[in-house]
Amino acid sequence: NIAMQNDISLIGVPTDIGAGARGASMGPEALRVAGLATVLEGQGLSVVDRGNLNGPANPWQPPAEGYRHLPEVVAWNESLHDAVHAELALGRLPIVLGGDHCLGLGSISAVARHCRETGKKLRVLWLDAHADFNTAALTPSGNIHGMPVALLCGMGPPELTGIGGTTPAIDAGAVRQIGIRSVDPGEKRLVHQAGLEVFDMRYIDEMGMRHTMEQALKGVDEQTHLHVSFDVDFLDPEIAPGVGTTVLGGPTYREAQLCMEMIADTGRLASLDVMELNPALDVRNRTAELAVDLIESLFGKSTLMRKK
Ligand code: Z70
Ligand code: MN
Ligand code: MN
Ligand code: MN
Repeated sequence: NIAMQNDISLIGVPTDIGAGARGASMGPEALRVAGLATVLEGQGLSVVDRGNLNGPANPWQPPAEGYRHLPEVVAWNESLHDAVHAELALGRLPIVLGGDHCLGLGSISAVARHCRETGKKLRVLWLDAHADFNTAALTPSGNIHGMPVALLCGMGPPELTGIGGTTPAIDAGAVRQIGIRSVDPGEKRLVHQAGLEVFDMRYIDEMGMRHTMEQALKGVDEQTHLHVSFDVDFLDPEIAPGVGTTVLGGPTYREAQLCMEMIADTGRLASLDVMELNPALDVRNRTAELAVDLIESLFGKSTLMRKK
């Protein structure tokens, strides 16, 4: 991983403003308690913890015109956009400690803007049980954590789709979704219509994680900025109970490790989100510790020295 940036910045974003359950706001601290910084330092990386961003409290309101907490979601994502963009401009690798997955909007819009400014080619790996491709018209819940991919692709209200100054922030063709197993009926049609490249659980079952990752990483080269948006509910709930929305039948521990190791092998990882960890629903911080263990592999930990 000669190419990978060695200087890491942790950005805590303590909110559950876009979620359907309270508690993801405690995610950043749980990841710190599980030893994230120490583990990364053990991989030879230099880590600075920027602490937590500030933003509005969660008023726990019903949807208004299809969205729950729209102004609060805008505030948190504008603040995160600026924080992530600033780290990238310094040549550092930002790790966003969520927080719920509505924050993928602020994080990835900043990464996309950095790519436009530096002529890099963006590839987003979206590791999730859910496609997060709903709109106000399609959403069954109004929860904006079910919408960030559609928002990034320009579908949604201008106060969200315009964060970062360019709409759409990204092209749907930059995204590869992995681990998907829960998509709402209207959302399913939109995923198809947009031509999103989705490696769902059936694909992983039939083809295996190795082939899946080879396909998802195809075309990644020295010009690529690789962003990983890791929703912890990607993992099977048997091993990762500490999330707001568990969905049966996710990747096993071994499959998840291989997924992370194959991303590490590209040497192109340049930014990361760790989202939807919910300590209120966890068992003795086990899910946070698992997330940290997997992040260690994502940053290059392997059992033995490996041939190139
Ligand atoms: C559903 C919705 C979702 C995460 C749940 C659920 C979306 N599709 N995303 N948990 N991370 O309400 O839009
Ligand atoms: Mn850069
Ligand atoms: Mn998600
Ligand atoms: Mn999810």
